[in-house]
Amino acid sequence: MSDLEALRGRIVEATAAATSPDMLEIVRVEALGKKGTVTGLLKELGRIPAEERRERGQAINALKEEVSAAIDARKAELEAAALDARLAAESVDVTLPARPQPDGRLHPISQTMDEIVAIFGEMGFAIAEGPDIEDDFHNFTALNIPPEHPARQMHDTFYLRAKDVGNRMVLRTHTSPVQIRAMQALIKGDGPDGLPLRIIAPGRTYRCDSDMTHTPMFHQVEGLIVDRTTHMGHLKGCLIDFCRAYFEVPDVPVRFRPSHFPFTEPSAEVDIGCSREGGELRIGDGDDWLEILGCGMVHPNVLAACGIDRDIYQGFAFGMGIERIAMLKYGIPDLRTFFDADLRWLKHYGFVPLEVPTLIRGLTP
Ligand code: 2NM
Repeated sequence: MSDLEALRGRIVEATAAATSPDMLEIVRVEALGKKGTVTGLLKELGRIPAEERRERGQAINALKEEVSAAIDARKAELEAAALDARLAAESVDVTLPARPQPDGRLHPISQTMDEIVAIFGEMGFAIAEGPDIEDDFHNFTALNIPPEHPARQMHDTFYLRAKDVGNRMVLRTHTSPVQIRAMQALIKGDGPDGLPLRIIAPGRTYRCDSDMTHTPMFHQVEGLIVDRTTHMGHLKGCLIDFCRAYFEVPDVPVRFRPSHFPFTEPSAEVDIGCSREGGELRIGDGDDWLEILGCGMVHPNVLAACGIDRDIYQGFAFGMGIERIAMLKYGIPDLRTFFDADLRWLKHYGFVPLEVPTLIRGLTP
């Protein structure tokens, strides 16, 4: 029987030496296949004297069982190792940023709008939107802009062609018509919720104007609060907080300068303190001032035009140009470059999309 022992030793050794399922299959076929060594021994049994056959047969069958079990065990071992290796190689760390690193950038207009939305969102304002093409009532009349006001002139406003000249539509010249619609909805009771009405309206606006500092399309954010007791102190606190948050200078000086708009009374323009030394603009110190937005208490005529009782409700509103405050914060010297679609400019002034502005993490990276 020592021949069986020797064969067993060789097969067990070959089984252990197999380092892949393919190698192991070769070992199995050589031992247990049709022409395998163990199979061959069983075939030879017939030629063995009858008195030895029973004992020899049992020994070969025992060998066959043992070898078969050893090969199966090794097979399970190799498959487990292969799976472990695959899992290690294919594992994904879902906390890593997207790869390849995104090459695109957010336009400074988008970034600035996101920052403004983050600030006013934190204060409780909701975002409102409306159509770019407006009627005369929502863009002018409801805003207390009289029929002969210069803003209505052909050379300031883009009018759309119409059969009935009295009903011509316009490209909105500010986002105020969005606030008019929100006030109308408040009265009809189909607005988002009741009082206080507290919205900002970011979006595109259009004026028939094109030179170094004006483009026919530009962006605005306007804001509006309406309640029974809203007053000038609310307006001042809100806009001072905005200036500090937006420019990320906690003690930036803020000045309210009397002004005039048809849709607010009283009206003011808001300046922030700055210095200019050697052509370099520094926001937050010095004795110079920069105008950054307009504001005021909503004119009672505007409330009334929206169907709001002007003796019970008051509101404040403000408006600012996005391009202008983006240029001031990010040191972009030329307005016209915003609209050149120049990828080198965007690479330089643009923002990484996944670095979302929040008040908790800081507005800017
Ligand atoms: C500004 C300045 C002052 C303003 C007024 C309104 C409305 F619709 F509520 F009357 N919306 N926006 C407003 C007020 C806009 O932009 C320089």
